[in-house]
Amino acid sequence: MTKIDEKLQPILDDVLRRNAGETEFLQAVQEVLESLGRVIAKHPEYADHALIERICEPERQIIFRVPWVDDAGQVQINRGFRVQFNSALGPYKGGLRFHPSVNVGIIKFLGFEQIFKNALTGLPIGGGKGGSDFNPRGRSDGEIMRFCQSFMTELYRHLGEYTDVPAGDIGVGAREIGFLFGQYKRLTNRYEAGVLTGKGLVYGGSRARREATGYGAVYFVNRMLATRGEGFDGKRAVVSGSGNVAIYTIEKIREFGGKVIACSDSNGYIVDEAGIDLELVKEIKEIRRGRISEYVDLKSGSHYVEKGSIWDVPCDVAMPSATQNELTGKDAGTLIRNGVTAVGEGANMPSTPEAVRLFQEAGVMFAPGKAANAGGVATSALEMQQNASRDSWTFEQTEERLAAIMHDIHDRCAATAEEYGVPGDYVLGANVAGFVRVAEAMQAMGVI
Ligand code: NDP
Ligand code: 2IT
Repeated sequence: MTKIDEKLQPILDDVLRRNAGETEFLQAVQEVLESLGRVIAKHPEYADHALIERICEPERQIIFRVPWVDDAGQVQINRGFRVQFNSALGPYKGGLRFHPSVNVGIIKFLGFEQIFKNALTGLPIGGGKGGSDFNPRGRSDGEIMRFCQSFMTELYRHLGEYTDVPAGDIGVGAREIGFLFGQYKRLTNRYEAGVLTGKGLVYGGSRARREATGYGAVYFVNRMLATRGEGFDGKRAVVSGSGNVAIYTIEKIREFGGKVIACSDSNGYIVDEAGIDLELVKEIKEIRRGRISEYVDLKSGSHYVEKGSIWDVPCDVAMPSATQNELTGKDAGTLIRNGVTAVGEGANMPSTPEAVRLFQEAGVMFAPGKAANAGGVATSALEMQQNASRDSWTFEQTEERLAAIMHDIHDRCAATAEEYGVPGDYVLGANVAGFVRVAEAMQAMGVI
């Protein structure tokens, strides 16, 4: 583990003390502060006026009750969250996660990461995140709708196209965004398209937003491979998860000539040496909302491994695209022994700190989530642009912008790592390049 700078250690100690028990948030803060020592040495002014202390403290945190009635007529209670972390660069922007594991520490980690990710896109968006401990698994469309309506009935007063613009994340896709938007419109009596992104195409959504996170991550990794004269062509890839990010990661890898041989959900993973049949995965996950294990009943030659680690499957490129801390030090060791050359994080913070350290020590190219998965939020910002100008771009136009943004993020992370004396360290490159942009805006605005 990188040693933390002596000026930053008391700041980290204070964050640890004031946010005790919020494991994921503390993990995310520690990683960023480990990168900032080199910046403060070169630009001590960025630490003036307690800037780093301020960046670690959300501007506003909202926690609320979400009561709703299930199909059996029972009243259910969930907890809703929105952490408006930093608005130096634009309105708070970041997804909503509906998953039973959600708590304030998880939302704060995601909101904190979002600040730097959004800064890296170069677009005018601040950082925020929200969600609920609601479990959508097995719920009817009616239950999902009533939950979303109740959630928005409290949250709407804190949102606005110039204030805070949520989108999807785990458990929140186009269906949920539709219900949330409908209720926002009804409560405010305003057709304010730019208040949510990830909308359906018929009511203000952007083409390529659905594909953007996965496609963007593959554009990033492809650019990273190119620095060593390589590409996806002929490579074996493993992509964890089988949700929005995983599906469109698989799609783009295939388009670039790679072969994805395994994907997963929280129950287990499938291996198909012939290459994952993506149409079948889409049918199972997007249409039937089923489990990935169903794949093996429909595709001969494939097999399913319940529990177990998907990272045991040998591959050249690994793209963890499910959830935080899903790839441990042990998994990293296995991947390295099996000859992995590149790891690109589609999920937010999927690799544990030990796994990141092992990859970097082994010379594996490693693309951290806040850079590699920024294509989703970047395309959300493009959706906001289209809404503001009451325009709608073609798929090709939008994907072209996405590809250019991802290449730019890659190149800026690489150049920043080089500038700070650690060429090839995309973790430092992403943290520093994102931080500098936010820091300059915050210092210009005074102590707020
Ligand atoms: P989805 O809900 O569409 O899919 C999530 C996938 O991850 C499912 O296969 C799910 O399996 C699996 N998963 C979720 N939680 C766990 C868990 N605790 N353990 C094991 N597997 C789990 O979400 P997304 O694809 O949108 O999000 C995936 C990751 O990408 C998240 O880290 C998210 O923050 C990140 N991300 C998403 C963006 C987006 O635009 N959607 C943008 C940038 C990052 P199961 O069905 O069994 O729960
Ligand atoms: O983690 C993320 O960047 C997202 N879930 C997407 C956020 C967004 O506002 O599109």
